[in-house]
Amino acid sequence: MRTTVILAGALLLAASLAQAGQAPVEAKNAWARPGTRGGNSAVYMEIHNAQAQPDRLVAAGTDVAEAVELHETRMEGGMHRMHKVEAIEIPANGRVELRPGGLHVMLIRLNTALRVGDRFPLILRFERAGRLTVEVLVREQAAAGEYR
Ligand SMILES: [Cu+2]
Repeated sequence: MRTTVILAGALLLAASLAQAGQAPVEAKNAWARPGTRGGNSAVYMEIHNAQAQPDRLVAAGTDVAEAVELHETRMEGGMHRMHKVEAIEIPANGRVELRPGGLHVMLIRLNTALRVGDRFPLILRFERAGRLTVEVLVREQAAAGEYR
């Protein structure tokens, strides 16, 4: 009897973990601009945070580029300028969109050409959620309206 109760409890716990199975942080629709070897590219995606606390994307890495930085594009005197940012904050139970003209992961000095249809892994490191590997699809910039 006692064993049954313990077993049932363990199953319930397993079930609730599987249901909560939602990862603390998820990245969706990751894509990158095509680029030539030695050139630059940028990665865009939606980052969802299912945690009750805010999290921060603090670093990113990939073999396809010599250096990877977190950037933000801002308008300054009518010009788009990119700045390095230390981290990208994702609100508790919220999301952040990395998109052209805004936040992005900058790929500097590509080790290989990125062609439309290529896919490559990008590792994201979050302060709370830890490491997350996402698959990035190389494609042309979204059609007008696809990204607000
Ligand atoms: Cu940039």
